[in-house]
Amino acid sequence: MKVATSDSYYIAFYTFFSFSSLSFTSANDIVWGMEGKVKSHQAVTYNCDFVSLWNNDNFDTLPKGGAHWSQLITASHSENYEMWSPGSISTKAFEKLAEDGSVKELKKEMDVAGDKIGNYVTGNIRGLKLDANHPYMSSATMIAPSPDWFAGFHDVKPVSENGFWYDEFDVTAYPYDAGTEEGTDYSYSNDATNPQEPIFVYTPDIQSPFITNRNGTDVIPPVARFECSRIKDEGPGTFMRRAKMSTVDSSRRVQYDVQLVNMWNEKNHPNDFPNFPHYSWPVIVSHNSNYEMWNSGMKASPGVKQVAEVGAYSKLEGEIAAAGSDTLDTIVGRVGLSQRIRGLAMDKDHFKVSAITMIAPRYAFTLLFEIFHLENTRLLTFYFISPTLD
Ligand SMILES: [Ca+2]
Repeated sequence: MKVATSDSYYIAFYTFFSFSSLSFTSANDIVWGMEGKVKSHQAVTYNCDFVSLWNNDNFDTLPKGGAHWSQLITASHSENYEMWSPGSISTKAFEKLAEDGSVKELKKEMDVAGDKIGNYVTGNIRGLKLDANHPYMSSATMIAPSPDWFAGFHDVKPVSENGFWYDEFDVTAYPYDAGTEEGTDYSYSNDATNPQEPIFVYTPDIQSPFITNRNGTDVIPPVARFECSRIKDEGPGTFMRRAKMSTVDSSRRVQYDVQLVNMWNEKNHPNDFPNFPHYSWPVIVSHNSNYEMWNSGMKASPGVKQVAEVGAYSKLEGEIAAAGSDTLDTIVGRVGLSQRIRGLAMDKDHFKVSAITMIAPRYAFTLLFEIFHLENTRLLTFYFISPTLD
């Protein structure tokens, strides 16, 4: 066995808990963080996923038809730049974002801010660069339709008490008012607030449609969550994972959805990229510590060999069946790239998951992850390795 070196094929298997939970904490907190190993004086890059929580499940009142978010804008910056902050007066550029959802003026504002800005991105948060001089992140998006309401976070510094960047962290976002336009409901054509007020967060004592009754108590739940991950430069044979604590006790039986996210493309892998790149049907199994589908350094079983060489899985299915109660649930299925696969059952005794699919046409390369320990994790990702089979 050998692990591929520079010419590796990266693939992501994302697994998601089918549960979600809300955190009700103060505005703009990092509500969850996993400390990494990179000191905060070094430069790092983050991606963040925006998860909208502004929906009928969480809120009593939504705008009739067309509730949406405007384009996000997110910046890394020094302590000398402020995109927005409660208690501050909105800049003209920020007013445009909060009232019209336009990022144009804010981009200009950041362009002239020079070295106060590390970089900024609009839309999906990909490639946000933080370093010792620009350790803060701020982000905003208009709540639409609305007078001047927005959500986001400001001046978040994803550094642990020990001085390390977080590898992963979540920030929750609450509804704010930019203090520039009147209006207490989801409407967008109102008088200007004169004089302009400082930015404030909506709380249950202020009239707004965000107030939601929970068991007799008025609350304002978060409207969004940002799930951020540091982009790691990891060599082959290592795996990147996104593991988060859930609130589901591991004594319960759960289901994970599985998604194969393709990163094998000509741009990432220009050397001899094939004309008809595809994967065989993935085989995904939940199991205990006794079962091992494959592992680096282990001789491939006949079933693994068959998947890796010809993309067929009958032998592997036989091996899984023969493992009896060491395995719990198996998914074998045709799955399009980035398509979700139905829930994979896991329980206290079967808290690991392994997967395999053939990289085709590529002789005997496989792409797989193995022995993810899923107990007490909500979300995790990917592993890639390409053993050479004998
Ligand atoms: Ca207002």
